[in-house]
Amino acid sequence: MYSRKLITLDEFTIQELRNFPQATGELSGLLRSIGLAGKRINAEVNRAGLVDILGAAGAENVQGEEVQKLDDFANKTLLDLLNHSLYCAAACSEENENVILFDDPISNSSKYVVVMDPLDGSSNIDVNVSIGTVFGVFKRISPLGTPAVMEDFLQQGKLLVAAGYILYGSSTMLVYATRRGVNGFTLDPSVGEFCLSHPNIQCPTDGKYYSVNYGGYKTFGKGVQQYLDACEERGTQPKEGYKLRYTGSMVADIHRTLLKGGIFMYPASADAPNGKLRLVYECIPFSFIMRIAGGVATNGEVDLLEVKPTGLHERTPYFLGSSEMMAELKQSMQVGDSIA
Ligand code: P6P
Repeated sequence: MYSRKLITLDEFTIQELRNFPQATGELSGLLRSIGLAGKRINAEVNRAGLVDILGAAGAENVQGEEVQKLDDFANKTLLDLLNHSLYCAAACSEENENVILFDDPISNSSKYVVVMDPLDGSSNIDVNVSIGTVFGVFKRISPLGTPAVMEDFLQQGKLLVAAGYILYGSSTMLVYATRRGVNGFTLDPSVGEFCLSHPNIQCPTDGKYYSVNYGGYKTFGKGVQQYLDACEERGTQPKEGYKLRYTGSMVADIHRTLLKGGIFMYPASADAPNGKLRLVYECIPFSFIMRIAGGVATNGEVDLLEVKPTGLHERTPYFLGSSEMMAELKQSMQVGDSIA
């Protein structure tokens, strides 16, 4: 077997098929469609500064947030490719209040549905900070041959078949997890292909980076404050080397946490009692990726992958990262909250 230097995403997913003959190839096909969408979105993100695509599209999404034109483009690009793939029955998107049913015979016979945030971090678009696409793939629970239903999207994260993200940063990366592992692919613009660059990603069990919007410190619970105080204290001791890193773009912040170790959080606060981040198409996919990579993700009380959503756009307090740091946070929250 000759040694191969460069493996593209398509070759990798096909190789996975060869290694697992019982696989039907549908998930691989779906991941390739998402990869193609990522390339098209990347091209627009890279052009954003040049083409009159910046600035708010004028509409508002279900979160009441001004929609940037790139959000629209990313959403339409993903929905178009998923709709015309052979493997997806429907999608749930941050940009759409309701589920988007691809109600045609082929789509209705497809066994997967996709949850997605087409372009997260859009407030960073105009200042050229990394942004990203987040997605999760569930096997539908509704009968094949019929349109997908809401329940197909309100499943616990532990039932995900795959999850991933595309990070439009200094380079463009697609990272996805299945139960077989987490693998990262970097876009090679010279050939227009995602190439395997980070095989079998494992989240370090410990880390030095803590990632939170400190602006909310005064409104966080006492346990969270106690943990952050400890991080800050370690930051003053060179040998501990704790550092605060926060970009305001969860895809970038969690990507760093996954690769370098650390902890990322968006806690509940006085003005956001359920936190800000969305459970179904942001926190559940990232929690699956983190778990497969050996990390931990919670809502501050339970394993996030055990949480059953009750609505497409519900929010949740969110904590994830290196297992040892998450254990320390848990300890602080148990002690700190009892102080409350
Ligand atoms: P804040 C981006 O809008 C986002 O949804 C996440 O990507 C990011 O982690 C968070 O919101 C930033 O929120 O309140 O710190 O600006």
